[in-house]
Amino acid sequence: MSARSDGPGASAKPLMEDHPISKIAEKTRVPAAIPEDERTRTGMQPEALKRAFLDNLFYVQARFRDVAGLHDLYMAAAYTVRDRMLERWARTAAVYRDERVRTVCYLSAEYLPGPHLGNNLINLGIVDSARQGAIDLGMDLAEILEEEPEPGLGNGGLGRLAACYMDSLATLQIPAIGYGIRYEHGIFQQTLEDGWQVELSDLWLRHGNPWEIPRTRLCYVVNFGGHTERYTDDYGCHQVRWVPGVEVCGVAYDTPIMGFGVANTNMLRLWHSTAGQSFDFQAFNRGNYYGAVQAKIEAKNLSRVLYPNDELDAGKELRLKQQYFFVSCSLQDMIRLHLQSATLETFHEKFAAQLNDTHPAIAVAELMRLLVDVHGLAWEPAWEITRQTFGYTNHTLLPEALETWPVDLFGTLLPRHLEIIYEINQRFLEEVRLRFPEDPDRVARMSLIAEGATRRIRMAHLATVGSHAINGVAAMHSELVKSTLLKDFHDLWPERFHNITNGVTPRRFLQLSNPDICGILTEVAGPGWARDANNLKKLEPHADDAAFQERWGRMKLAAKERLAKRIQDRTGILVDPQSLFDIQVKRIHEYKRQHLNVLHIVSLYLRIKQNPNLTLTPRSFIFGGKAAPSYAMAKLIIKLIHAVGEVVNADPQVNRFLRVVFYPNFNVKEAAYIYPAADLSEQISTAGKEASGTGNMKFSMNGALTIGTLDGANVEIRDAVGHENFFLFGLTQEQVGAALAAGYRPWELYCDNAELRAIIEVLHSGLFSRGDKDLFRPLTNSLMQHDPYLLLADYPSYREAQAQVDRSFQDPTRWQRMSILNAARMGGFSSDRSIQDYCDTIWKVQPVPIPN
Ligand code: F58
Repeated sequence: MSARSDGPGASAKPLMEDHPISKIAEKTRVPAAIPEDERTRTGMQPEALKRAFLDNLFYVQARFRDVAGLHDLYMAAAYTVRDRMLERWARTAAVYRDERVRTVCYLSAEYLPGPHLGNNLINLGIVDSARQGAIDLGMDLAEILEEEPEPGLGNGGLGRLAACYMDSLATLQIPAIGYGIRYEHGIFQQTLEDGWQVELSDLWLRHGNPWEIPRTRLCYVVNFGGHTERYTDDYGCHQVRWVPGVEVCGVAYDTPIMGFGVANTNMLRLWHSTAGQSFDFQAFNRGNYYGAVQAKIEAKNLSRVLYPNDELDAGKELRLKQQYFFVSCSLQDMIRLHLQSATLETFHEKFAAQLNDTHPAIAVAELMRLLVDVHGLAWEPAWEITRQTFGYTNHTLLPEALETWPVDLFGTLLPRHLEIIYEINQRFLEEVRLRFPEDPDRVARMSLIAEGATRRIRMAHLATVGSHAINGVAAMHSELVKSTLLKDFHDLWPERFHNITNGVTPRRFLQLSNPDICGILTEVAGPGWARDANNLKKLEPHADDAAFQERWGRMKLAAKERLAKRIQDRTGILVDPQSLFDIQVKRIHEYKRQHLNVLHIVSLYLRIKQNPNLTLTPRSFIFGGKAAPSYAMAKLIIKLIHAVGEVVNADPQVNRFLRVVFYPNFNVKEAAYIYPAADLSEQISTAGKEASGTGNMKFSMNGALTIGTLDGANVEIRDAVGHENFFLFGLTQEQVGAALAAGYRPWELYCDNAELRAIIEVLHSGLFSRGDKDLFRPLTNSLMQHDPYLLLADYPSYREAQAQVDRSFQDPTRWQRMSILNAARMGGFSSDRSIQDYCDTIWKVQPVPIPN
């Protein structure tokens, strides 16, 4: 391991015992907060901000005000804010180090933080000063904010959840490090050509990233390949040595993450891969210049690109390498930090490490390797430390998304880890046999290795066996984890299973995205709502107040106008802000059933065409989301949305009532325009398939009503907002299971339902596909013949629920009331609540306040 410590909190310092927080300033090398009037570089008043901004513009960007472009202004603003964060970060690191606090390490292959500038201004509490400063300098803060590129280091919900949790950890003053990968290319940029998705590579680092601090001397060696050897050490003990074939280096890039309204500033530490030095020497010595260069390129490729599959397990070697790479760097870093003040026997007391799905599950074997092979601990204590360190969060039950790796591939890349996994498995299965003698099937089911033509390692089993706590992400999902995917493990260790329902940060998804709602909330609920979202309840008594409803309606209309403008700019399509904004934004996937939504749109189209006198509630159907590049059916769904939109939007008879929009390149940045503007949130996955969903929470918090199934967190949202304020439809998860078990026959449903027949017929007619009758056949055939996600079974009740939506929207008083009650009752879905649950039930960590 080669590591130079040069980050805050990284340097060794003599230990001190028992000092109250109030004395922290005396004992840390970093001074406590510098008094405001003495700060030349970090003052918070508009004058200081302006001065710092102009300084940064000149001394960092080398620009005078009058020749600076928007990007220069953004960079100067970012450095100005970052300076203020660094001061808090240094103080935080010093306190955490001196207090030797228990630290949460969130291990996640993905983070989707969204643009940082606006969020950091909010968390620092300087939005108004910054806005005023910008005005004084003749600039527009909104334009500067818009300039920031999206750090798209994730696919969807899982990565965004990790970012919400980083925000809440800092806000709750919990010492935490987020570990992950600094992908050079994040999730692709989605463009559309003739309604087809075309992927462009994401160049988010092209113009530099002012938020990250490269720690070029904080780097770790990570090995691959080679073989293992047995030897006897100086004490006569049998040991194993890994003789690797290839080495790469992981360099730390740190991004400070501030809490809201507190000085606590944690860090996101992302690893960038480079070639190890020894490479070059070895190759050069053999006179192999090109070999050395090639090795360098291969090493750099490790952190080059994010895999863009949101559910499908790609099974690619490079992905396994990425996983091991970031996990190994992170664990080596944690061990280095721990050894500054303690010995490894207490590692699990110092760190609570959370596995964000199975992508970092190799950490279980890597920590064992580091403890046993590198640091000389015996197997049993090492195993106890490992299990006490890790918790595992499961995010999916979809069989195709459950990670398994072929044993052969695994053994070639990580031969020592394969041996360790075999050893873990042998000891574990012994325990199973003891507990359940005479049940060999159970032993086979629980094994870490799936037997078959290709033997595979089951990463979910490895994560479960290696963790002291396992959790699902919504109540229903956690029950299904216990009763299906990990049932055998639940039988063995029921006490290890928990539910932690997901949450979302009200700072980004209310305060930053919806300034008008914030004005109302602060007036009615007081300024504390952004920190304690349960205060949103104070809206409730106003739900029936006509004047308040009107104000609420104006707020919603303003958000819809903002979105309408953006839609026009980006797609050329005009939507009427008075129409019902019916929105479905999320990754495109058959189980999420965007095509069920389309079937409904086509049914409305047909009704209008058949009955020209019909009047309907005007609606704008807005879709957004990316399809995995290799997922043909998802791409066809995007094409279908465009195709239907093209006809609907151009037909004067129909477009009086309906518009259909596909909003390109949906991401965290665009989300700020979308969630606040929704009247209706589409959460229509097949029951049992969506682990939780988090978009459902963001919509409802912003006063959208939900049309949804009993799936994921929808169940809890409906209970929280009131059943009468939620449009429920569809089979339950049990009914879905029963229908499939009974031999589900979608063809019969199709034949029996005249409306469904008419919809499919018009899709086959070529009307929406410029005469191409076969274009949508893969989709329609799948629906009629297999319909694995039961769209046809749920269609009648979906249509009925949509009719109820129409009727309710006709009654603005009723609608506003429901909308207000949704926002008022969503406090429990703040990520602060989720993180508090993790702290109490899984991590057992306490807040460590940093004096302001
Ligand atoms: C999502 N998973 C779940 N996976 O689908 C969603 O229900 C849940 O709310 C969310 O996690 C947070 O718990 C998800 O986003 C991925 O994106 C993985 C990326 C890497 C490949 C496998 C899927």
